[in-house]
Amino acid sequence: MKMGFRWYGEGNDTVSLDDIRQIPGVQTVVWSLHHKQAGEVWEEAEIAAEIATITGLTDEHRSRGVTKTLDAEVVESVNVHESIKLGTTVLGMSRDEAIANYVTTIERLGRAGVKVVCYNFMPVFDWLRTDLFHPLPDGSTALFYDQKVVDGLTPEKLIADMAAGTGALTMPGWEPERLAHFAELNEAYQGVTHGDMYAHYKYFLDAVIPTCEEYDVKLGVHPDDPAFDLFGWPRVVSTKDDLATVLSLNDSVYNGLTLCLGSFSSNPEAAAVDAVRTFMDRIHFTHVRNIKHLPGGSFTEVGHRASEGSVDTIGIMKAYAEAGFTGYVRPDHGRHLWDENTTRRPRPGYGLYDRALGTQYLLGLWDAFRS
Ligand code: CS2
Ligand code: MN
Repeated sequence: MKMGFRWYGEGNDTVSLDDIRQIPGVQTVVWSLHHKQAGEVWEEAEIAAEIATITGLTDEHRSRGVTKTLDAEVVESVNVHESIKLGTTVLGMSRDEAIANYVTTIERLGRAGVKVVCYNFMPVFDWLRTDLFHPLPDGSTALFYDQKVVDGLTPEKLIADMAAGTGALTMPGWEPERLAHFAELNEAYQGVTHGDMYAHYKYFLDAVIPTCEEYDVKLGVHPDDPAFDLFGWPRVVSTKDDLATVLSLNDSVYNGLTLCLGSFSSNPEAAAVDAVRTFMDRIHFTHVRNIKHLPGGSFTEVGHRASEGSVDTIGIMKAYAEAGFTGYVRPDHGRHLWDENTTRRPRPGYGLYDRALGTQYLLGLWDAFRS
């Protein structure tokens, strides 16, 4: 197992590479070119520059006696254009053009030494929460999902709220200037079934996987977050059956999972340890974190320790340790601690302290179960 830590890039993250280097046991920086839109090709020079930044040591480092280096073997994410999910032309791009660009990006990442690429297949937007600074009893804050808030919403109401700069939802990537796209996509998803989505998904995998095999880049899909349908749009990577279906769409081991146990467990029916054991051979990357279920389908994020919430993080690490898991792991969303909301002002869920604590809990379990 290799421990990773997500980093948003120089000038785009309040956590530094030096901070990450000092967390015991962290080897891999999980990175992306965050300015790239879905469907865009990643340029070779930009990839090389980012990897050099992550893996390099400067003279200043050497003058301080720093020798520990980090690797850049995992990318999260290369986002999938909506045309691919919809199987048609949308937002001015055809799915074949979007797939060709995806293939080129994979080739280039493979040549640059990247081993795993994470992505998701969620319609319209990535993870969704109703509160980014929900107070916990210990005085920290965490990301929060209130089902009652979501139940009262329609896509139309959402669009109106976003236009007015109000509303209780946070959807990464959906800044007001992209509102027009939101309406177009909502329209495009009308009548699209789960079965349609799987057919489009298979078309994508069959086109991309041969390149993944050739360049030795493993794909890992991140589960839907939360792991159920929202606003009537079809989500197809939510349940254990969904994961099995996705893996069966293309049998190559390069078609694999980024098993995020926090997202997967947002559905109270989900059995996290069972999923880890079932899909072990196809898990290339995993996010291990905890959430606490609340009545009515709501949940709050909590610290990584098993006793803090509803996810059996001990059983999960035991399963990985017993199998001798050789993939990558990272902690996931952390609480905001120790005044960092006013001092460091991290990206929601991506502060330094709680994620660093998370790594040590996960590594402690790993070490104990491996010995
Ligand atoms: C996230 C997602 O749970 C998570 O890891 O914060 O944004 C995730 O990075 C994407 O869904 C992966 O494509
Ligand atoms: Mn995750």
